[in-house]
Amino acid sequence: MVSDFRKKKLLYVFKSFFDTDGSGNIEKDDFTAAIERITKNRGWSAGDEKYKFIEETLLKIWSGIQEVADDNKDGQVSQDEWIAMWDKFSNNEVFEWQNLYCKFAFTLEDASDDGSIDAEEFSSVYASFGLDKDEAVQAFQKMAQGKSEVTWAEFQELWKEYFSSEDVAAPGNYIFGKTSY
Ligand SMILES: [Ca+2]
Ligand SMILES: [Ca+2]
Ligand SMILES: [Ca+2]
Repeated sequence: MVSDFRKKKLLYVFKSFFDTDGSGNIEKDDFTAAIERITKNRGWSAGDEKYKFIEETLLKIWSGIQEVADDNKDGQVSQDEWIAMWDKFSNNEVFEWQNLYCKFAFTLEDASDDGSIDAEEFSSVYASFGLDKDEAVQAFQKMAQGKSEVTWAEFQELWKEYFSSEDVAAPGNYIFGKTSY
């Protein structure tokens, strides 16, 4: 059973970052739209190395999600299928796409490419996804617990916490730029 608290966290990520077109399901079109949005925001055009990286990674993430979460094989991942997959994650069944997505999020946020993310890098990415930038800065401060930067090693721990922790005070709860659920 997934608690209401964890369900809220999982559905927040589902709605804000995966179901890009708001159709109620995750499908390939959402990823096509996300590739457009991210590359446009950064000013990367088709043919650029970075554009290729975003495109390849997101399409790989989509195939991974589809493979492990689309139980009824209808080409879409519903909210229930999404929650069931993350329930396996919290029971230590980690899928390749999840590691890929974690790395992708970190890479996207670490705009300076120095191996750690700061409040400005973090909040800029969430602002580009339509979130409140000030809230994202606050979320970063809670997540970083007073430090000015979060390293890749720390990020991975916070990430795991987000998807599996029942603790409402866990710093990992803030890793997606939101301060409350
Ligand atoms: Ca959708
Ligand atoms: Ca399905
Ligand atoms: Ca950085």
